[in-house]
Amino acid sequence: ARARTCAAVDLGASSGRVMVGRVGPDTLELTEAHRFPNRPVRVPEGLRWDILGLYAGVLDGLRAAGQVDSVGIDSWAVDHGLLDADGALLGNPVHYRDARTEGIAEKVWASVPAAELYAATGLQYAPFNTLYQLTAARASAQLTSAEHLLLIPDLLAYWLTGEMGTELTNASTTQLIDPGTRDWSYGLAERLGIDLRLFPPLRRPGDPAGTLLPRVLDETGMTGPVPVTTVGSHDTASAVAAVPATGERFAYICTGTWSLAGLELDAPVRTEASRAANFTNELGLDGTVRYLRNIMGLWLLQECVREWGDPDLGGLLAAAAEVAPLRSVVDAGDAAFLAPGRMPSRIADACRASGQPVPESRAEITRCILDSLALAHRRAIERAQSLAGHPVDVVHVVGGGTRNELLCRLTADACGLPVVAGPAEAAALGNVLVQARAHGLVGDRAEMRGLVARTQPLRRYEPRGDTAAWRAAEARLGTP
Ligand code: LFR
Repeated sequence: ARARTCAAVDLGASSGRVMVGRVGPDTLELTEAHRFPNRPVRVPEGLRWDILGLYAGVLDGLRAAGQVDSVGIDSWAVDHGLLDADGALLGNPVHYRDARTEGIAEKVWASVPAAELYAATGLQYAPFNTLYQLTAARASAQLTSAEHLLLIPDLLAYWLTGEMGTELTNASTTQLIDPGTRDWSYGLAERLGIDLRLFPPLRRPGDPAGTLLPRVLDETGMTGPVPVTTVGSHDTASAVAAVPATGERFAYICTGTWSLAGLELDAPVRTEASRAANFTNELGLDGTVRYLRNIMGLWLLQECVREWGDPDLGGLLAAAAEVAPLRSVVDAGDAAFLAPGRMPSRIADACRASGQPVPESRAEITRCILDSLALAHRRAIERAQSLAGHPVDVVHVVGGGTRNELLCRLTADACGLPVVAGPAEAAALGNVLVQARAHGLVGDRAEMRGLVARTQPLRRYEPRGDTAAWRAAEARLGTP
């Protein structure tokens, strides 16, 4: 088969990009066509995504990409647009960090206890799960007049093709899917008064998702037909698809605004112990389960850097590397860090509250964050192995955090396992590979991963020292 080009639209919480992948039996080359900021906007009613700005970025990116053989779209999860009966968007999609879900989970649990929710959906508790967002919006004018609900990548695909669908890996983050049947959890939705008819029919990675509309072809300078191909439209599903693992004894950490740390499994783990440890069972490619924990990730640092007026990151990390290790740590899994703003003082407060030295300089705060992330990585990977009975020999770190050497090194040390770091653009690569597979250019998942391993630069970090200091730091936090 000849090499083909696939455009991957990949939207993260702080930036979006359109990447062009050239794929053949022994080729996997990724180039950036266009990158644009994703700046959430605060309006009087709350925090919103600038979805039209993002769509404009997608169109610019497709134009810059030139003629391609296929297009795929992935983004962050849980968020969505509501459309009226004419298919018009009813408002700016609400940001998952918006405060509207405060106190909502408790209301939901009053009618469906948390343990039952977990048994039905296998999903972690996070205040922003679509289930809670829809409950928060129940009486809103928008939701009452909505005819369709489209998750963010599905909304963009609709604008590009005129066709509606609900992609399964992303749908699994709504908390309305049963990861065992890989279908909607009808009984649960009914008990909670959520109308599943809002969601267009499910489609799976590899399914066709229409072709670019004539107007879109015009605007992007392409000649049709150009198919849009369903990928793992949840960015984390796409990133896990591109983890360059050989064999099955691996853990992964998808790093970026979030750190998503866990395992790829064949079946969900829905035990009470798993619920108590707040592990989630999201769906991946080919019926796999992404068994993982959400960790605040580099969001903690991004928010500090924003508050500090954007100092040079390289200098900050170099200074942090010189600070004494593990002086104070915070629980990087704590939802208390979810909202934006005042991050340096919130971190200082958390250190004070747990009786640890309060980090003062920027270097100390940065070190505290990176130590805390590495510690959270360690805890998640250790717990995942024991809860799932699935031991690992290696940790694959993918995503933007692979550019942060200190974070990779500390993660290897904390886990006591070798870390293989790369690729940085894992989500875009996974997106491209699923399109390529749908068009017959690569084989199964193992082959996709082999191709990544052979073609992408990876860096290995061996663990240093023993993990005693990390275990001691872990004891200071005292949480599961
Ligand atoms: C990462 C991610 C996570 C999801 C969070 C919110 O970009 O998709 O997997 O929990 O964003 O959607």
